[in-house]
Amino acid sequence: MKLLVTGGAGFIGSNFVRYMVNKYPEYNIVNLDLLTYAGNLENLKDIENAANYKFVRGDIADREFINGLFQEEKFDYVLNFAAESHVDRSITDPGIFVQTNIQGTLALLDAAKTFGVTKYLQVSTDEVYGTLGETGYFTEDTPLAANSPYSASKAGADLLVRAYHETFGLPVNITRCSNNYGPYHFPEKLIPLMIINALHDKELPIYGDGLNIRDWLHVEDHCQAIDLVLHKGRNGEVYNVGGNNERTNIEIVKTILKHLNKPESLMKFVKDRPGHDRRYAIDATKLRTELGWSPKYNFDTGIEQTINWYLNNREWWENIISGEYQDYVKSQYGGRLGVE
Ligand code: NAD
Ligand code: TDX
Repeated sequence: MKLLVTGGAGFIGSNFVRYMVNKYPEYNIVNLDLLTYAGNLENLKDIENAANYKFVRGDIADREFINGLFQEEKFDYVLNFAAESHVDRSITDPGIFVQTNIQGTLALLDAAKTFGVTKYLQVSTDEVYGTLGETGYFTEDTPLAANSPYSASKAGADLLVRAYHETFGLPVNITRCSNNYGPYHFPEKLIPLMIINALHDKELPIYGDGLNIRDWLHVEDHCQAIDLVLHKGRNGEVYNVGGNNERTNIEIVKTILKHLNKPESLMKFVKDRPGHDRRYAIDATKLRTELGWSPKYNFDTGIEQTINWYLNNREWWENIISGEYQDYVKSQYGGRLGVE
């Protein structure tokens, strides 16, 4: 069985590659990643020499390259994690989000159709559903109502995946997960940014009133859900993924400060994110009942493990912050580095 995992050098992709390489020694896993600012091969140092793993650098939106790779490798499964993933960046530079998230997905779908795959799995997000008020949950039937250029590009990609199933009969699944946390989370995102700033006694920028709610899930629980959907998901179906862990941003930041024994005076309320979604909350009943998924982590132990990981892996994030990793990519690979 041969798997293509795109974006496998990013946060969730690298956790997924490690999970699959260890769980399925009989599978061959090809990790295709452009190594933009967010891709980091250090995330996979421990498994880089595994017999069932191979890394290829390339752009999912480069059709010639993608077709050549599919022809050569004859993939059974394609899992698309590759994306521009940061909402704030999509507000300042939407174009690259359309390029990677929509054009890239389209190039992969065309190759999957041309070369015939057993399953194409699109890793999507709950943000495609827009925002919730104080009550209610996103189900798979909630209409798409994306509010940021990032979520609009992810929603556009989801519709293409659906269309390739309806029009061409491509065997597909889409997963829509809530906010992930855990090891290797890039330090521009809320949780790692707050941990690292707090360790430096720097201000912690909280957008707006800090009462926006996210539904946090440990990245390993997301990986397990994707594994289940890949093997057992019904063709053409969407599966929501989430662990019923709603927290306001202020609660998250206070938890981090408490663990690090730092004062709450480091919190600084700053200008709100434009179009800032108020609340996300996932109903994952379909995944739980149909595929038997249940998360392993509870938030209290998961966040403690994650904070300890950042404390024990300072070199990993210090290299990113100092730009040493990007210098390494330039010297090893040259070429386009994506948004920097
Ligand atoms: P990330 O930004 O950490 O990683 C993205 C990876 O994709 C990087 O390794 C990057 O180098 C690679 N990439 C970017 N453009 C590429 C291109 N054109 N060709 C090949 N590779 C390219 O993102 P993440 O947080 O790991 O998210 C992974 C996926 O999961 C995304 O599709 C995202 O929309 C989705 N998702 C993320 C979350 C979350 O909380 N982080 C939640 C739900 C869904
Ligand atoms: O400095 C900050 N201050 C702050 O208050 C940052 C970076 C964020 N925030 C707020 C904005 C959000 O309400 O924290 C919350 C979480 O922000 P992010 O970490 O940027 O995540 P979010 O915008 O919710 O999107 C994430 O979850 C869904 C991922 O980045 C997406 O890729 C995924 O689809």
